[in-house]
Amino acid sequence: MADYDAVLKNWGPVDADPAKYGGLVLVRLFTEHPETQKLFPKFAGIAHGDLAGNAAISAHGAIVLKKLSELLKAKGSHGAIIKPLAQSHATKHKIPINNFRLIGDVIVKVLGEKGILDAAGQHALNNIFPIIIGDLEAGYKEHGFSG
Ligand code: CUP
Repeated sequence: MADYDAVLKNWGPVDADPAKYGGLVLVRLFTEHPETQKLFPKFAGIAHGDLAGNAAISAHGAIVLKKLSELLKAKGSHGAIIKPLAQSHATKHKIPINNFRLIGDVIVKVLGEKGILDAAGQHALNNIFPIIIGDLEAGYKEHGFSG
């Protein structure tokens, strides 16, 4: 609980502009881990130099950060949110679970750089991601996708 509060206390700017921060996160993910860009058919063909400022990438980044906000605000009681996410990502999008670890690390780093998360907030979010990912992974297994 304390970890969720440590992250959420300065979360206002992310709620106010999820496309801005989400775009930064996805551009960093695709730059640092180019294989992740190929998981998204609609982004696979975008040249690296054109990632920043791409409207479709920001739009998807907004979806990712809004989903993360929802999960954080559930403060651990996130079973009803995780279940459909696990189902769609295991059976439809087929996103191997390790990609969630990669994007989690990028989110902590980018939000740290942007001053959203102080050192305690970064530490707290680093504690929270394994909980979310562990629950996603359990959902993946129910659908027979080991990721
Ligand atoms: O939906 C979607 O899109 C997803 C969201 C989420 C977030 C967090 C947790 C869970 C879920 N996604 Cu997209 C995801 C991902 C991406 O994009 C990338 C990489 C990895 C993952």
